[in-house]
Amino acid sequence: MISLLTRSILFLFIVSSFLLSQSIHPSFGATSTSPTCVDTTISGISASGSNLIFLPKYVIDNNFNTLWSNYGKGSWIQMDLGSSKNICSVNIAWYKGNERQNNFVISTSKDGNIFTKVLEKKSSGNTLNLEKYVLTNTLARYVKITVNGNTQNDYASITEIKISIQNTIPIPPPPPSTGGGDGTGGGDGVKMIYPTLSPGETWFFNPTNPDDGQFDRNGAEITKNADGSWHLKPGTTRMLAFTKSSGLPSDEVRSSLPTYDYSRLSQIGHFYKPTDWKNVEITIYVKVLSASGGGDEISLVSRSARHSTNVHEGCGGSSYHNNIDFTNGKFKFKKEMWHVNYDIKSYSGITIGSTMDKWIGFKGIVYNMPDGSVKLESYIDKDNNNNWQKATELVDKGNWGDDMTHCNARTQGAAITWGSPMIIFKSNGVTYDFKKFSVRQIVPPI
Ligand SMILES: [Ca+2]
Repeated sequence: MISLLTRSILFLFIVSSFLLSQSIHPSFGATSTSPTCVDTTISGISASGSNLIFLPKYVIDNNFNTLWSNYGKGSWIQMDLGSSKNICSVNIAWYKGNERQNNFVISTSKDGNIFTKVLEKKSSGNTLNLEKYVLTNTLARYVKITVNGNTQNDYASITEIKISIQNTIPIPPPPPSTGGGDGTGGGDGVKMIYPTLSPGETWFFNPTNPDDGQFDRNGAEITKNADGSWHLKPGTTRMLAFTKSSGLPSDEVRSSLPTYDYSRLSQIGHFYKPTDWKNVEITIYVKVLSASGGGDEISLVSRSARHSTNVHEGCGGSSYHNNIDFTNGKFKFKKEMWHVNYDIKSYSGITIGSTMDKWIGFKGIVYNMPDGSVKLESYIDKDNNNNWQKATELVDKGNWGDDMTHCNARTQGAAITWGSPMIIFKSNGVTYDFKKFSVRQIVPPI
């Protein structure tokens, strides 16, 4: 047995070596066994005994030069985690762990009375650092380490202990401010009101190469500005964004879909494919420069497939329009029962005043409700700082309009509950700069 004097000298030596040479110290790295495991707080510690100044508390002081030590096989030290936790691993740094192998047992308990042996092992004998001992399916509050001697003597001497538990803190969803992100390089930093459905169809305007297989200029004359935004020359603008899986279907393809019968569509749920955009969040940033009187508004148009009176009696043209009037900063909704027959609501919601010559963000959101109605919401980022407020909203309860029966809907005001592969950015005779277009299939808030 080592004398008190020897142990004290040893301690002083350890302290001085700590002060003299930081470089020899093992580093405290993460001891997690996986990204879901984290070191937990040890709220209480006790031991079968301790030698002099080598107290139990020194195994949790983040210092490899202090230790708990007790003489005799069967010496134990016990940690209280405060409550039962799923333990991933027990990590032990042994005093002289690079010269000695320690025989030890780890046992755990939920109540501090009944302990179960979960591991019996011999330390490696080749490290001063924390050595990880993985436990499986171990739910416990108390962890006891019993040391049955080592290859040099019968001391139990441990410099540090860390206990890693499964991280019960839920992984937060991506912060909305990071915007977008479809796992394929999309994303433009714009705040999302509702999260993207996964898997779900998304599209982000590519300012480097707009013609990405989803975007169709559809005759719009657009050019890139020096600041990376794009410029739209006035015209009858119907820029289109398609789901990726639709493969940019032509007018002809969209003129020969399986059905344009609204009763059938309400059963099938889509014009083209199950991946059609149905519950969507459509975003655009615009700076309107001038308008030629052809309609001082921009509409985000959803749930339509083909706008032609000559095709299936205009029944590919069912659609909802989230609309902003940029001269007075007012909002409204339109329902296109078929092409061309609109029911247009009055302005509703907030008024933000003219947005001419200012960058603003505008969002049109459309989603189905469990009761068969459809909710429309418009949002505005009026100061171009990614601060969005709801501008207006409306629920189509199936009583909006008087001519849905033209396309064989069951009722005159039937809601448009089916999806389509196409979103339209619509304006007439408006010149504007734009950026950060996107369409995302969303998880509706219901
Ligand atoms: Ca220590």
